[in-house]
Amino acid sequence: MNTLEERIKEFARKQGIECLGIAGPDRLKPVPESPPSLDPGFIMKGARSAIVFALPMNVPAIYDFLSKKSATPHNIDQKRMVQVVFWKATRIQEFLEKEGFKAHVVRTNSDYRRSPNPFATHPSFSHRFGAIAAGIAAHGWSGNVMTREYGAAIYMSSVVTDAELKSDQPLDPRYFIDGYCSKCKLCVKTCAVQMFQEHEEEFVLVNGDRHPRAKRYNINLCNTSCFGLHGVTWDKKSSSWGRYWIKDWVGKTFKSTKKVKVFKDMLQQGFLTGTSFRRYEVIRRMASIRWPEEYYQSLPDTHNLPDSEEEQVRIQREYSAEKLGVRGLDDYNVSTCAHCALICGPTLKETSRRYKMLAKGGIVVPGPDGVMKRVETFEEAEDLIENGSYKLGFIEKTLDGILLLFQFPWFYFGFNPKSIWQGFRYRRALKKSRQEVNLPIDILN
Ligand code: B12
Ligand code: SF4
Ligand code: SF4
Repeated sequence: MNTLEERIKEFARKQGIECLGIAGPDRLKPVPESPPSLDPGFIMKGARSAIVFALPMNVPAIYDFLSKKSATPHNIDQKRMVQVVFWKATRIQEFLEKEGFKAHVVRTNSDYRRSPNPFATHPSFSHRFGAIAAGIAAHGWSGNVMTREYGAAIYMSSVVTDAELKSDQPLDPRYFIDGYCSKCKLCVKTCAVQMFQEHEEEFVLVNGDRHPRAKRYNINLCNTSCFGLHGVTWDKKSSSWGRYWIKDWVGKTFKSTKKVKVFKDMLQQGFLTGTSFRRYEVIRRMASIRWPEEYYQSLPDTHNLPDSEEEQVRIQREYSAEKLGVRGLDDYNVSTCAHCALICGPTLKETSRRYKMLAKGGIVVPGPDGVMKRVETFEEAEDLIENGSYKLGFIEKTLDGILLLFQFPWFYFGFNPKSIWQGFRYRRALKKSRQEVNLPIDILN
């Protein structure tokens, strides 16, 4: 008779999952040896183990995205796949329940713990830390986790259970950092806002081990850029698919920028766009709610996408409006960056190929009709941004701004004494561990 671990893996393989690992109680050590978001008990009382898996992002869609051909195939892929992993995890949950255990799926994304700072974005359970614990991944330089099979361009999901499972062998914490990243560092060049450093390293504690990654300047730089609020790169040579620019950030690096200023600029720009509330609602609803399976099945997979861009745009608009219930946006390509993850393939050759596509891709900005337009030079882009005739209506803009005021506090504000206490203990342990190796402790998200 196969063991339960083998049966889970066999079941997952039949679901098309090749990259899956198991973390038992010995690999889910509590705070302060691990961050609070590796506590499976936050998802389900009595949970002892976690099953974590990754599926690949569609590679041709990544090529279109990076080369600035189109952002739509990757955005459709993302809307579809965040539900696919949700449902595959649900099937694993049901499998465990049939075996007589309790189990619970972790939402794919945007499921944050309530916190006095509603922008803290501490996940209920971190798929990244889970993937490290379950042995399928280790940190890449960018802070994304990498898998041997697909690099960092992955969608992840996890299931927690009260079964006491036997852990899979973990990867060495420096597996990718020493084996790949030390010869690469291309992700650093892809980040419009230089969220993380090229040379300096920091680490986090997972199961008492030091897991290295690039030292971050400030995670809110990514929150701003990844959410499309600032698209042009600091060297003015390329851009993400973000529709907006923060004037004061253009042509600057952020090495010495004060955290308060970044935070203020991020919030201010969020209000000024007039679309932020609705764009975040698309992001929140597409990945934190498990919709009926027919919903994602109504989206074509990337092999069956219609050739016409207009048709692709229509499919995405209808999905967002009719299924997710967010209407009135001109652009449903809410995933505007992710460059650091998208370029990171399973081999250095593939990563370098993707990086070249991005480097040659140029700059995109909204054209006079609101549709993103590729231009050759920074000057052309600046002209379109400054003098673009495409403007939102006053009422639409104001209403979006008012709703935005309540959005994060409504979903994420609150006091969770256990999380606060765990966070305090973990930070103290991390500070001590960083001091032991003379690392500064200023960047503790
Ligand atoms: C929050 C979040 C974000 C935030 C913040 C990211 C971050 N902090 O690293 C933003 C919006 C910026 C973001 C960006 C991206 N994300 Co994101 N994101 C998440 C989310 C919800 C949690 C990330 C996480 O694990 N944070 C915790 C850790 C890793 O952050 P940390 O800074 O190291 O945390 C420290 C402290 O906060 C403290 N701590 C940790 N937990 C807690 C809890 C409490 C209560 C306290 C007090 C402290 C504390 O300890 C940590 C170590 O010191 C996950 C989904 C999920 N539920 O796992 C997706 C996820 C990690 N994102 C993903 C992706 C793809 C991206 C992007 C590429 C953009 C995109 N289009 O999706 C970029 C990559 C940016 C980068 N270089 O890291 C993928 C993973 C990809 C990968 N290969 O790793 C995930 C897993 C989504 C998924 N289901 O597939 N993301
Ligand atoms: S892009 Fe290169 S440096 Fe960055 S995480 Fe991937 S392999 Fe490492
Ligand atoms: S997702 Fe984009 S903005 Fe965020 S760290 Fe990666 S490259 Fe930078």
